[in-house]
Amino acid sequence: MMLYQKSADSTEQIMKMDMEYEKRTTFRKDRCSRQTGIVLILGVCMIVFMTMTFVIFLHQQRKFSMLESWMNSQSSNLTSVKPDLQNTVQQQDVKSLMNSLNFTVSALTSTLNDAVKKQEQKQTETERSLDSLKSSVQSDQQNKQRDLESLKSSLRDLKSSVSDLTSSVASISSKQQTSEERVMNTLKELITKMSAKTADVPVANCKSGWILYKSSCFLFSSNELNWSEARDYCKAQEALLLKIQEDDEEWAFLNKNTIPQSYWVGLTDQTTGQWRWADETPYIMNKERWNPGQPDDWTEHGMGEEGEDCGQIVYTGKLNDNHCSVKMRFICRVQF
Ligand SMILES: *[C@@H]1O[C@H](CO)[C@@H](O)[C@H](O)[C@H]1NC(C)=O
Ligand SMILES: *[C@@H]1O[C@H](CO)[C@@H](O)[C@H](O)[C@H]1NC(C)=O
Ligand SMILES: *[C@@H]1O[C@H](CO)[C@@H](O)[C@H](O)[C@H]1NC(C)=O
Ligand SMILES: [Ca+2]
Ligand SMILES: [Ca+2]
Repeated sequence: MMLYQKSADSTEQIMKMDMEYEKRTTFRKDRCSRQTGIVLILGVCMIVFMTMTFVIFLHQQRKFSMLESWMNSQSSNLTSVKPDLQNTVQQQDVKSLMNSLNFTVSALTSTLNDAVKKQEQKQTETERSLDSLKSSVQSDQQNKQRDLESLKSSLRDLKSSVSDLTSSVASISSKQQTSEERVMNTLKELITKMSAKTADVPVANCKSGWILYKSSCFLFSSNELNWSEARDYCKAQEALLLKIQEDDEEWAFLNKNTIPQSYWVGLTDQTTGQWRWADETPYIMNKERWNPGQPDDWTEHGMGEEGEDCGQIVYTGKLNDNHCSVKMRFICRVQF
């Protein structure tokens, strides 16, 4: 019974041992097969890695040699076409700069299209007016008087065009400064053109009965007044009793219109004894313009105690002092 029990125990033990052994062997087998798998995977990885490295290496080498040859050809090209290349580069720089400029300008222009169009219309209008002005200026002397009228209206048109332009410019916001500057420059050009073209053209007509000479209107009166009346009459006409420049041409013009009549001019030495013009500016004596022996402040005229204090142009075309109360024709002048 004991033996049996023992043998039974040992059998149990043997079975246990068997199981344990089996367990261990399966465990070892497991470990063994896992290790083999890892080694295999590692090996495959290595092979793949090496192959890839090799391929990459080959690829890189080919690329490198291609790059080298390309660089060689490029550098040879570079040295051979260097000036051309520089030129091209500069041109390209300029082109790209221009393009960017163009882009900015066109962007601005498109926002301003309407305003700019309007301004350009007015500009062409103004230019047309300028052209007509020019042709007017060039036309005959005979037509001058008539042309002056059209010139005046052209000028008025120009002025209104310019003021319209100015207000248009003012209405442009600060965002559109580029265009504004352009318009302002155009305006300035126009204004300088205008003033250049109109500088030598008298812009005003003389009143009827008055004579235009250079930049003055002259009235050779047909009625007769004493000197102070004549002076006041001219003043009332917004003119001045004649003040004469030391100018031979002007004297020739005056004599053409006075001889053989006598006319008061704006000269007097009354109250001060010094000869001066009707506008109180001093007169510089030039005896060549006076009749011989004049001014003589003659007192034998029987018109009072005082001598002769007022200047006249006499029938000889020269100056004389006469008594201021004498009534005679006179000359007024407006200068502009
Ligand atoms: C070198 O320049 C020539 C002409 O100047 C051109 O045809 C050729 O393509 C260039 N070579 C390279 C590699 O750019
Ligand atoms: C400027 O740009 C416009 C379009 O934005 C294009 O039509 C035009 O040809 C360009 N001009 C120049 C000189 O590049
Ligand atoms: C000029 O005439 C006015 C009006 O007849 C007279 O009052 C004045 O005294 C005269 N002047 C001279 C200087 O005679
Ligand atoms: Ca005198
Ligand atoms: Ca005299």
